[in-house]
Amino acid sequence: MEKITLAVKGMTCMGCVRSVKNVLEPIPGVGSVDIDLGNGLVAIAYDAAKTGADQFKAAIQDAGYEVVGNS
Ligand SMILES: [Cu+2]
Repeated sequence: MEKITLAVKGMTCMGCVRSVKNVLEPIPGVGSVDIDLGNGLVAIAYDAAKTGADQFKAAIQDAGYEVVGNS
């Protein structure tokens, strides 16, 4: 599994955490999603053969949040 951490702006409560999880977890190849609400970080473990950062960013943005960086 590959790991990526995205910096996401706009998450303010556990509802936001749930919304972001709900759009990421169904993506084929995603193994786990861990969200640090206080720091606005979304850590995703995934199978790089099936999915990747572009797809995660698009899903998060479609859900109404802004991806401002990744590491
Ligand atoms: Cu919220």
